[in-house]
Amino acid sequence: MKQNNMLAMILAGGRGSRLHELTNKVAKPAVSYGGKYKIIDFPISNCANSGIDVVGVLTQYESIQLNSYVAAGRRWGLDARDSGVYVLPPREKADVDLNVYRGTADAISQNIDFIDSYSPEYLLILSGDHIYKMNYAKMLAYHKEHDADATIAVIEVPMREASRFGIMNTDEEGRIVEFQEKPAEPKSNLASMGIYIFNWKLLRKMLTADMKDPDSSHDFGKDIIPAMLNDGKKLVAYKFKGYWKDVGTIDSLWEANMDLLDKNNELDLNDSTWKIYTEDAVALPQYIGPDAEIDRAFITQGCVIEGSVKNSVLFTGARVGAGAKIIDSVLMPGAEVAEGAVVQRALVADNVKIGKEAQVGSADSEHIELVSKRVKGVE
Ligand code: ADQ
Ligand code: ADP
Repeated sequence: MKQNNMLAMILAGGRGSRLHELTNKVAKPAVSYGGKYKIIDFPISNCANSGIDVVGVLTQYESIQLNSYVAAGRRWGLDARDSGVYVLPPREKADVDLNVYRGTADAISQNIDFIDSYSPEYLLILSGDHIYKMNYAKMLAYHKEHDADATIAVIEVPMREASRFGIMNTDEEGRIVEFQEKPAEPKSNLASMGIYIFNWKLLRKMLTADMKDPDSSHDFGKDIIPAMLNDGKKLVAYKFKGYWKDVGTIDSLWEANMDLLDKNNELDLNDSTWKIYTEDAVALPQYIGPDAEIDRAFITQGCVIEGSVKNSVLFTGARVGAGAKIIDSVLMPGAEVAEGAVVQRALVADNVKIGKEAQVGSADSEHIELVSKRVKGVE
């Protein structure tokens, strides 16, 4: 490890059940986003840009694709000697009769040996399913300045959403005086982003104790953070300002894609000082046919457009036939919409085919329609 003596662990093991069929075969962090990215590109690129060169990715489900995608960190320039991105599957433990992590803290506990092998001074814990740009080196500087035992990145969220998060109160110096995981009646709107820096020696001790506690759910928000506060440890809040999205549902994944079409959107992916690295698809340039109409859209490599596309994001290799209409929608990699079909307020999953003249989604539905199976059209 170089520079900052901090190792990063990305929690990538959530089932992602609210993304339904999108996460049947791939883990949530490997879900596609923004035309050419995968969600995991964000935390790993943030690590690379922050000078963190050893990253462990903790998985639980469907990690094969994620594993081959991460490929030791080549895409992010993290595959040099002494560095790398390592996908860590759940271990089978002799004394635990299941081979899945119990909670987020347990996932880290099961990999204590991996972490110890680098003897880091600090451990950064991240979530694999957030879209944002953040300089963790600045957060570490803040952690050191405050001589903290742990630092939690926080963001202000709308009060009505506060009960979905870990919510805290701080004193004038930013020290956390109260923390509640997903409270029914939140006392503030200062939310944990699930991004933590811990002094490794202390966390190691806390985890070892937590593993032996039969009443613990082995979760950072529910168990470890409250236990640290109880012990009088110094926990500080690091305020983040900027774009941050937890893409847990089809609606939020759709919205995060649509955000990119907004010229004033806060998540600037054109930022040369903070590049988000991703796979470079081997595909032809996009082809726009003679009768195509495109208005406010992302069109990616390998797309073939013969019909009309409005306010939509088209991922690598998506196809739109003549006379077809794509409105307010997201077409994931390889999705095909045949002649005359209409797709509106929908998210069409990878490689799904929509037949001729078919109608999918509607202008006035409250939720975004997920299309994950072939839709038959006029034969
Ligand atoms: P949640 O978002 O509900 O709350 P949680 O279910 O604990 O998060 O998962 C955090 C991350 O870890 C997710 O990326 C998930 O995929 C992954 N994960 C979950 N269980 C795992 C396991 N056993 N092994 C590996 N990975 C696992 C957390 C905090 C809140 C905070 C929000 C912010 O607990 O306090 O407000 O994140 O999103
Ligand atoms: P969602 O809430 O959409 O299912 P998350 O990724 O936020 O997605 O996961 C929620 C929590 O449920 C995570 O802690 C995840 O690990 C856990 N979980 C879901 N399914 C299982 C399962 N079959 N076994 C163990 N944990 C699971």
